[in-house]
Amino acid sequence: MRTSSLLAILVAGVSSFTAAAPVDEKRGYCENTPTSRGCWGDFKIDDDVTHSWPNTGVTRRFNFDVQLKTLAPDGVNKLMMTANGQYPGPTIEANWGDDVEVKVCNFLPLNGTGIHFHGVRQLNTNYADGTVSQTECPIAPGDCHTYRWKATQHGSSWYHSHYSIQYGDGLLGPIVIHGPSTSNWDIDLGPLLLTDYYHESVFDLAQRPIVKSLGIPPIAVNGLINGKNEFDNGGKRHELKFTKGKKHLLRLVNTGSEVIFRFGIDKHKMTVVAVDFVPIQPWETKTVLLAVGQRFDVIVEADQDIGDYWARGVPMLTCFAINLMAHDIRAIVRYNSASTADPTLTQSISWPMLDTCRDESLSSLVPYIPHDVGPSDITKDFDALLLPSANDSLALRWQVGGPAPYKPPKASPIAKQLFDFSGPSQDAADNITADFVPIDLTHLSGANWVYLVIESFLPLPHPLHLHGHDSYILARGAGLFLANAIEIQTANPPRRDTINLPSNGFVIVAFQTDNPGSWLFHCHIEWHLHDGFAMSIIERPESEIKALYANSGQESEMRRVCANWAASGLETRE
Ligand SMILES: *[C@@H]1O[C@H](CO)[C@@H](O)[C@H](O)[C@H]1NC(C)=O
Ligand SMILES: *[C@@H]1O[C@H](CO)[C@@H](O)[C@H](O)[C@H]1NC(C)=O
Ligand SMILES: *[C@@H]1O[C@H](CO)[C@@H](O)[C@H](O)[C@H]1NC(C)=O
Ligand SMILES: [Cu+2]
Repeated sequence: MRTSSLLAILVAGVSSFTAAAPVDEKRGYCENTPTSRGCWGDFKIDDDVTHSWPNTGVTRRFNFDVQLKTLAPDGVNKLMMTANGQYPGPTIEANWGDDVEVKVCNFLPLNGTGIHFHGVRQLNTNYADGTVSQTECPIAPGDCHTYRWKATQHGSSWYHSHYSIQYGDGLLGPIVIHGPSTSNWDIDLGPLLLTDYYHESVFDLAQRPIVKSLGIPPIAVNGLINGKNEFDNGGKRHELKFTKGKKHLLRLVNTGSEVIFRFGIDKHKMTVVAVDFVPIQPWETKTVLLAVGQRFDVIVEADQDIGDYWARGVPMLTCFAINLMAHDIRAIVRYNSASTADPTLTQSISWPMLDTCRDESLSSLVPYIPHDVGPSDITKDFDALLLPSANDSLALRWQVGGPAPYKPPKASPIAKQLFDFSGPSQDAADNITADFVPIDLTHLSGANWVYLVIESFLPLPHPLHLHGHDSYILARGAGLFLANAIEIQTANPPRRDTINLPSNGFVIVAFQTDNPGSWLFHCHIEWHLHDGFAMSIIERPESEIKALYANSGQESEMRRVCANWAASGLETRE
């Protein structure tokens, strides 16, 4: 790995962003400027983040106190679960190649917690993935735990609680990793988080008979853009400041619980430069479609008349995610920040907001740095079924490729079970105690290719999120998966960390076993995850996984967090 000079960064709030710029010009580095956004000091956009990143030697430290706080994002009071009393939570901002350290203290009275850094690869740091019942026990009330990881990728994402359905009550925030781009821009406007929103606690909603028994998500009463919207004459919309003639970078993130959004700004086209954490060949479009967990970095040129324009997040209703504020989830783009007027354009003369549940077309998402996918070393085929569960035949639960929904034991996460197993080490993955069956890849000791085929026979899309990896989209389609009739694309297919399984259809994704650990692969509709739509992947021989935890002091830390959780007396299953 190469090293580079330290990159300077100005840490600012979400609304006023200053891009990081290399400071040391005398060594002839290529400086990241509005006309050279492909440059990054010693590095550049052509450097493949899979294999190379700067070693800045800088550690960015954050403290999150997880606490209840009454806030009113849309004018209606709600008791939320927050990081530091803020919603959205503070931005984790770093430069490509920095180390990130996040200390999380749990001040909630009745819930455990755990923070996951969505899309962050966590190369050789599985223990920092923050996934309750995979990589850690819940952090008990009164306890703290520190996550440490390296920003080997650059781009935009979010962090969120991975404890039960907790992030639906607010425990989430943006991640920005500054780095080079495949297209030039002038002003970084920072993250733009889109979400569906409930006025009641998601924990209360989960107890509603229709949600509890039928696995049907509750109806969202509103949607928010950067934690704001109007509701019943209350609340205030988020505002974005455009400078005429300049190109603005927007970091779009769907932080929702269920909804798929189509996002667009009236009269303004955008150029997409990154999909999740993967830089792509610049793609010009009027709108983009984001399922939960997905991100787009887009560049919007202020090339229209000076005025006020709507930025719209329109929920796609054909996917059965009902939202009562359908066409009213909006922010305002102002060329003149002194203006207070509402934009005048109506829905009918904005860009068409075609209602669909499919991901963007694969031909639009061409990775800037091509990777080809090798032949499969192992292929697994799963049906996603909503069925009465064995233990509770009155309730429908998601069961994916196994005899039971994913209902993990919180007090003995998979990583801990590998340590606790008393037989021969290489048998540990076979002896995991859980109702579901983990995908055991511990016999693959190199960087092998794994293909996963997931099919669904219900008219619902599922944003499938693989932890620890980008996954490659080899094929997808409607209807039955007929192995012989499907052509797969192995030459530079789109890759990203969250892929939408089409409703009534199938998707084939591939990943390489290059990151030891116990990783979750799950639907990011949090209601579906809560009802069991997840798989646990155990990657690389047990000895490698255990060595990562043991050598970093994280085995004893895991045991400490687990002991405090056990002592808390809170429930171990839901
Ligand atoms: C989390 O806390 C809420 C109350 O704030 C409670 O209703 C819920 O049962 C708790 N759930 C879990 C899984 O700890
Ligand atoms: C389901 O039932 C089995 C067998 O009775 C039991 O071992 C298991 O703990 C139950 N799982 C849950 C989630 O209650
Ligand atoms: C581990 O699993 C194997 C295969 O399922 C089984 O034969 C063996 O008895 C188990 N060992 C222990 C110690 O539980
Ligand atoms: Cu789902």
